[in-house]
Amino acid sequence: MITSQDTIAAPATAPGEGGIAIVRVSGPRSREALSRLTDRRGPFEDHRLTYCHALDENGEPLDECMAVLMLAPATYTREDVAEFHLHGGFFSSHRLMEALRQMGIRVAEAGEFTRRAFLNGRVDLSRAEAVMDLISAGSERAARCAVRQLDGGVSSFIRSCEEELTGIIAGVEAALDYPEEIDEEEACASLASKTRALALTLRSACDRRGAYLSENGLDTVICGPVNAGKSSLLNALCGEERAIVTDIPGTTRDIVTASFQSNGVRVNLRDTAGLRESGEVIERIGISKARAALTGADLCLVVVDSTRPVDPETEALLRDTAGRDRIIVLSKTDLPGCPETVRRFKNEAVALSCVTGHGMDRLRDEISRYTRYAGEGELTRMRHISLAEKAAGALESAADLADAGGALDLCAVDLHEAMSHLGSITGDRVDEKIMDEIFSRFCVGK
Ligand SMILES: Nc1nc2c(ncn2[C@@H]2O[C@H](COP(=O)(O)OP(=O)(O)O)[C@@H](O)[C@H]2O)c(=O)[nH]1
Ligand SMILES: [Mg+2]
Repeated sequence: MITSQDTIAAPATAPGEGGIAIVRVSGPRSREALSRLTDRRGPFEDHRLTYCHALDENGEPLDECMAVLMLAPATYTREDVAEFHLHGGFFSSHRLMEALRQMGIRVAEAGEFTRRAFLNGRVDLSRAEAVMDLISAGSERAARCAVRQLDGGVSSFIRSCEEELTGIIAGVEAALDYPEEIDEEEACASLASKTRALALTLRSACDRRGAYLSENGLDTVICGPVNAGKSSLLNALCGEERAIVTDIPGTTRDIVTASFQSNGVRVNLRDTAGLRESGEVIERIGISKARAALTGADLCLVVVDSTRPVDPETEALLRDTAGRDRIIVLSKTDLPGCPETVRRFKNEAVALSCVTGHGMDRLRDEISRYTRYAGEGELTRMRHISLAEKAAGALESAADLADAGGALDLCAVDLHEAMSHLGSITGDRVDEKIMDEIFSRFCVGK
């Protein structure tokens, strides 16, 4: 479909130094953009990369260029598309964007190319979202989920659920339209069992933990008393000198963040100020930030200094984190330990030394227990999961009504509600507001 929309342009490659920078144009004036802003005399062949020079609005050459005209509908947006492949760096693409603007071609909004692809029917909403997920994937797992979604895994799963639901709705409507021909009790029984089965299919496809881990990662806070070796541990885990390490108690005040991958999931580490009574203003703020970070964490690494007796702050911390996902780390095992402390935590804690590296693999293994999860459900995106759960809820309510024997018209209302939730996943039924929200999270140029 070629739309009559205006023509948009944006750099499609990340800004900065690089081999090439691509400026993409989409819309009815794409061909004109190429003929005005390149020195090629003849026409551009469809889908063929051609060597030429890009020109500015005055016809002055601004860079060498490989340019391509891609005619609708075999393009990303299903509109005519032009691309200018310039040298990387800021200036060429910036100058060309200015020349396009002078022609009256406007800068694309965030996600606008993909939005057009969606509106022109080239991709459904879940695939459009997958494009964004792939671009912004922060972990291998997130990228894998995105590719699966891009391949249409989510769409085909939801479509099959929609088909099943259409069948169920048709059955209910037949019973409503021809009450004398269809036995209501039978209709209700079959409705209840079918809708419950479908609700179950949807619920078991929802991989909430997987979605959370791939979208957010595992928030892990390193906490403990001052000088226990928390910052050293952060550095050792991420393999970089991120946090300042000294033997001065109270060195870390701001929260220092770093990350590493575990089972393809990003572990978001936060190193915090050591917990102690302190008179110093900045350190006190750091300590209260540490407590707040602890509250929201998915996993706590409680660092206990093996060379010292356990102080009251550590006791309190151990109490506060009991029953949560936590790993106790007994630090500095290369030094002579305090016998009491070592004896107490010998079995419960992961003993390690950041100096020798001893025990680090065991800690990584322990952390990886929290980044592994059983489910590899079809739905791994929070937006899809909450819609699928709403649909399942509506189906269960229809099943309850049917079980209670009757009110088929009310069941039908629930079933249609379920259908509309499913439709919001693929974008068959989605309003402008949701679309704005989804596409505004894209980068400009995609
Ligand atoms: N020998 C030894 N010293 C360590 C180890 N971990 C940390 N330290 C030392 O303990 C002091 C405090 O470490 P730091 O990581 O800043 O502790 P934090 O206050 O808990 O962040 C520094 O002098 C570190 O060099 C360790 O595993 N072995
Ligand atoms: Mg520190």
